[in-house]
Amino acid sequence: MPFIHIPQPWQLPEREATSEGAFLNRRRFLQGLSGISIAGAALPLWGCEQQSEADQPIIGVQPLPASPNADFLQAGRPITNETLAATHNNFYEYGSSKNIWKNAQKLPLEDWKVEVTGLVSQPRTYDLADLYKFPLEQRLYRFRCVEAWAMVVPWLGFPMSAILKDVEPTPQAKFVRFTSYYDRTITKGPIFPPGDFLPFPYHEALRIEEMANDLAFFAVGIYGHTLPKQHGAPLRAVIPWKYGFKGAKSIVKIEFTDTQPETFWNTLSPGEYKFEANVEPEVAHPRWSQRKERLIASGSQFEWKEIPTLLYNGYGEFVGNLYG
Ligand SMILES: Nc1nc2c(c(=O)[nH]1)N[C@H]1C(S)=C(S)[C@@H](COP(=O)(O)O)O[C@H]1N2
Ligand SMILES: [Mo]
Repeated sequence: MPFIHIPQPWQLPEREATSEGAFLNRRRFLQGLSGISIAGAALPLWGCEQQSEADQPIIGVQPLPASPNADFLQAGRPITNETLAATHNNFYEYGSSKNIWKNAQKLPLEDWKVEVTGLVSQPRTYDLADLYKFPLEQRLYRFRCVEAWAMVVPWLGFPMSAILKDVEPTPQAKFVRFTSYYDRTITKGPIFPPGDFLPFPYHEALRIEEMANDLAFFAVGIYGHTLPKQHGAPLRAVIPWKYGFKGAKSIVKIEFTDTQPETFWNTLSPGEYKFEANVEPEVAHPRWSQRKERLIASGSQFEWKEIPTLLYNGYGEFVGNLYG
C-alpha cells in the first residue's frame, strides 16, 4: 500500500513559530489535536468555567482529518492563542463589546435544526448528527474583521459546496442567505438609544458562485473540538477572503433566493459595510484605513502585531476569478 502523507495543520514550519505565544500555541495544538491525546483528554483547554457542553471533542471523527488541500493548511502566520480567540468575539446578540463569551453561554443548543429552503429541488432540515456526518476536515485560515483585527484559527467543518450537492439549488437560485438563531428573551443583545433598532435576527448572504468556491466553509468546530458558543455553535459560516461579519454564527436557516438579500450590517450602515465585503487594503472604511491589520499575536490582548492587509486576505489565487 502506498504511504500517503497528509500534512496536518499543526505542522507549521518552525520559522512561523517565532513568538512565545506561537510556541505555546504549538504545544497546545499538539496536545489538543493529536488523535491519541484527545481520546483521553480530560483536561479542559482553558479553565472549566469556560467549558460549555458544546465545547467537546467530536465523537467518531478521531483523529481529526486535515484538509486534502495543503493550501488550506498554512496561513503564513502563527496560530492565534485559543483562549484569546475565544475571549475576543463579535456576537451582537449577546452584547456589543468583545467580552461576550460568558453571556453567549445562554445560547440553547438542544434540538438544534438547520433548515435549508427556498429555491432548491431537495429541501432539507439537518440536525446536529446530520451535520457531523459531512466529511469533516480541518483548515487553518486567516481571519480578518472589518474593524482591522485579525487572527489565524484552525476550523473543523465541511465545504459549503457539500450543502449545494445535497439540496440542489434550482437554476433560478442566485444567492444564499444565512440566518442566525435569535430569541429576544434569551439573547438580549445591545439596546442602543434611542431604541432597539438592530435588525435581528443576524442575517448574511453570498452569491451562489461564492458559496460554491472551495474556500467557503461551514465550521462545526475549532481547535479540535466543537465550536464554543461564543464562536457561533453549532454551525457558523467562514468566508476567509471576506470581512468577518459575512460569517454568520449559530445558523438556523439557509435559504436560496433569486434576488440579493438584505444583510445585517449593510442594512444598518450601507456606506460602511458592503454586501460584497471582500478584504481589500486599498478600499478604506469611511472611518479608518484598511491597509494594515492588528494580529492577535501572543499571550495578551494588548500585544497586537501590526501587519499589512492582503488583497482578498491573501486568497486571491482561489477567488480572484469571482471578481473580474
Ligand atoms: N450571528 C452573528 N454572527 C456574527 C456576528 C454577530 O454579531 N452575530 N459578528 C460577525 C463579526 S463582525 C465577526 S468579526 C465574526 C467574529 O467571529 P469570532 O467571534 O468567532 O471571532 O463573527 C461574525 N458573525
Ligand atoms: Mo467583524
